Amino acid sequence: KEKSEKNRGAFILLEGCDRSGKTTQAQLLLQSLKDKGQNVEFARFPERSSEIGKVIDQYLKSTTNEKNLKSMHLLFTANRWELMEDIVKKIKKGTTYVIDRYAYSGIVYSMANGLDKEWCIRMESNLPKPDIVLFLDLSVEDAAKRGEYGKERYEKKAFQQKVRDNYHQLIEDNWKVIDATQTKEEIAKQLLDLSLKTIEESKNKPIQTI
Ligand code: FDM
Repeated sequence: KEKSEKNRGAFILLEGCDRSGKTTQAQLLLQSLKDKGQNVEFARFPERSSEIGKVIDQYLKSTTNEKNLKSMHLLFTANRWELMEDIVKKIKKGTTYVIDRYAYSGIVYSMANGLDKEWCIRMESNLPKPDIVLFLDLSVEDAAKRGEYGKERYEKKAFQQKVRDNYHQLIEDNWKVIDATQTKEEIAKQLLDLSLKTIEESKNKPIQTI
């Protein structure tokens, strides 16, 4: 077991509010890491294609009041477990993963729905922990300037404000707060530098858990 964890890949996570540029940056990062010769793959949560993912997709697209917020939270968590087993196997064999949203999205969005912070955190416990969290931070005013929010459940200004405040409560040592008002190129460079450093530093360390 020890041997297979030598020279493992890194688990690089991007988090941020809607319209923070996360998805664009994840794609840029993936390409630049490939250009540097890194063995890298991409995943995102929620992964809407699985059976659980389809339920999540319907939930996000509907705007009717949801009473079973805790069970919804657990579906998002289950969606992580169903993919992470394979992802961790690949990381241990040397593949780096760039992941768009994860447990922290789960926590901050459910908290914004009124669920208890400690409960939300507990439900994510034992999932693999990212080696670095690249948090693209931007005020809700600046995010709204980027054009209309989409039509999904959570894409509203007041809700996004709560989400941003909640993210700020979760920042830990392995988080980097990136000023998302910078140019696309400036952000991309920072993310690439931090990722390459993380890949180097994680190589011979065990994967932690949340
Ligand atoms: N979301 C995402 C949650 O509420 N819980 C979760 O665990 C995760 C991973 O789903 F509004 C929310 C966050 C966002 C939506 O949108 C997913 P994108 O555009 O596919 O990231």
